[in-house]
Amino acid sequence: MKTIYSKKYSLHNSLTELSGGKLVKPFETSARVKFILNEISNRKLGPIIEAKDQDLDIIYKVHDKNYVKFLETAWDEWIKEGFKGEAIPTVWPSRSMNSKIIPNNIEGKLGYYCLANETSISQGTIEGAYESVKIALTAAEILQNEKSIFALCRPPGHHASNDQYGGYCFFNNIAIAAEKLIEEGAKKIFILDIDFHHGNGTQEIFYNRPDVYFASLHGDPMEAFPHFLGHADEKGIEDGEGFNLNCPLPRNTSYAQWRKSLIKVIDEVKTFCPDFFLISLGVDTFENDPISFFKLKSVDYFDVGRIISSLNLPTLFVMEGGYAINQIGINTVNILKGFEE
Ligand code: 6XA
Ligand code: ZN
Repeated sequence: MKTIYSKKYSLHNSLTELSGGKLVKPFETSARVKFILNEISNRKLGPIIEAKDQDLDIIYKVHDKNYVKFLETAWDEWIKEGFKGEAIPTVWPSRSMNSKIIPNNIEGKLGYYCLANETSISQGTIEGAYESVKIALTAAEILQNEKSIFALCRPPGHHASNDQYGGYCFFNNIAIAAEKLIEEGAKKIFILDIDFHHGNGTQEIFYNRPDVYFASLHGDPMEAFPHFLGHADEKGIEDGEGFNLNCPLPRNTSYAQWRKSLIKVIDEVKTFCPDFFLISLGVDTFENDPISFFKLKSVDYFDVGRIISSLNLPTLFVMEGGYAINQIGINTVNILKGFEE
């Protein structure tokens, strides 16, 4: 299997994450990519290819124009305001306020466009986010002639909605890749999100659409980030009704339990019969992940890959989360190797 990456994977390099009331070093670091690349080379998964320049206007099929403009200028505006730390919002349009008017001031704009404030914006963030989109688009392009491909995106994307960033995500890479495949002629796409966290952004983007089915296995939002989306009764609206499937799972979910939900989703994929199968690949379901609470073991990921490949569909893997740095390469490559068995 080919891997698409960008040698500029360190461009987004924030030094701070607000976690447990402290500013800590972010869990989502560029070292994650380094570990995955090493494992791909050591275990000879296949060629590692640099992302190509792409027409990025396709981003506007997924994201609001003013949101993109905001991301492009946020860091400069923050610095101009005289702030010394990295850009983090402090105020939101809460239920008791007017959430329709977008302020001019950068603190106000951050609150408007941010959904979770663990994610700092700093020098290079927007450039890094564009690189990640390029990876997803290059992979989507190559997938037309391959059985499967791995887009080693960083920063991740599945929490980014039409006009909000957070959960380490800025542009929704997998949603943009889906739009590219549709532009090239695909009629039906199935997105399966196996990251520990619910892909709220991807769900929101396709919620009223019957051509992109979104399904997710994740920590129950009553207990886990992003807390405000990902419940089992969210099934899509309008033409999209019946094309959204959430499987929230409890604390300490074992592989055997998780696998049952996976099989349920796989049956949905068979019925839907998509042209392409897209996987939001997170390995923060791992038992030793520092910010999650499932109990999957490294060896289980082979089986995940095998089950995904049993559908025999053109498959695009897009990297999302996973923070157990010493095992991130092993777990990711186990899925991809399992797929290829
Ligand atoms: C912030 C948790 C962010 C989760 C990011 C992630 N406390 N998403 O891994 O898939
Ligand atoms: Zn995650």
